[in-house]
Amino acid sequence: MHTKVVDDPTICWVADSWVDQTTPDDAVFSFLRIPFDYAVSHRPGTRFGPEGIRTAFNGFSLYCTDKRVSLDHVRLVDLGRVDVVHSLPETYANITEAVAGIPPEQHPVFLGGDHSIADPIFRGLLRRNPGRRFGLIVFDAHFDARPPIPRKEHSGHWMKTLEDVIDYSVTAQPGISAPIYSEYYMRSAEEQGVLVRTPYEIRRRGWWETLEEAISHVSRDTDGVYISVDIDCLDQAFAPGTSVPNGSGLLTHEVADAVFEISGAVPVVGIDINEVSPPLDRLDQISQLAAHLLLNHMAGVVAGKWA
Ligand SMILES: [Mn+2]
Repeated sequence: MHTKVVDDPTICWVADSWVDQTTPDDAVFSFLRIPFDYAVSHRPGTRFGPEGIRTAFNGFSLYCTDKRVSLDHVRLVDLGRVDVVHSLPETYANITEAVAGIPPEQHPVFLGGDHSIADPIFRGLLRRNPGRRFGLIVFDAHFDARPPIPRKEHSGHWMKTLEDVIDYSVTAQPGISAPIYSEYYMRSAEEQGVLVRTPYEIRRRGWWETLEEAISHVSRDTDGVYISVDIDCLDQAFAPGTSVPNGSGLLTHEVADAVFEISGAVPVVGIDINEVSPPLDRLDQISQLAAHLLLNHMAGVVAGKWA
């Protein structure tokens, strides 16, 4: 169900742009839904995130008005839902398998889900692209680097569990600001090579300068960059409907513009948007925000690659 504002032959609606068949020459974005929140550390509900985001996105047109980028020629493919079962390892394996099987010419978009899905997604992307080295840029209020505690799996340690496959020296975390850490976390992230920038530092230094710094950090000797967006990177004034809202976060346009710029500047191998929790949302506010971030990502890819 979606709200199509008007029938107008000049407008391509997202809702009308889903296709079953594509050719290798098409500009294709494929969407995988991951309705999983068994690892949420606080308030649940992100299992409804993929449907919330998709419903909001279906009400959009394929013209990114803000960036003046037409997406009329792109094709949208629905890859369906990952099978979520009552076993975390099995569910994660299902995610990795689904991601690894996405056809190479498609640009994957992953709709979460709690943030723990980023681990099996990243592993799936590596399996999909053997021998490649990927940078990682994470918009999140949280480090998500706590040591895992057996039988207490949660979404706050995927940056740690990925240590066997990610290169922290090509990883950036702009937006870290949650007041639930010690200095140890900041120090150990930076000692490992992660570029950490807090919202305060971003405001002091300037958003564009920070962005250029982050892009050059994550693209150094890499074959592509993965973008992970935890909606709680946004200030709770904009994104209250998430598991752990954040009182000193980034502004909506800062993240939207960053996603657009990165997606145009480097080969992005995939993007996830996670921690959108429709039961905690108000008037579909953050589902709409997530859809805007997606549109900015797609506009960036199109402007950079197919313009
Ligand atoms: Mn977070």
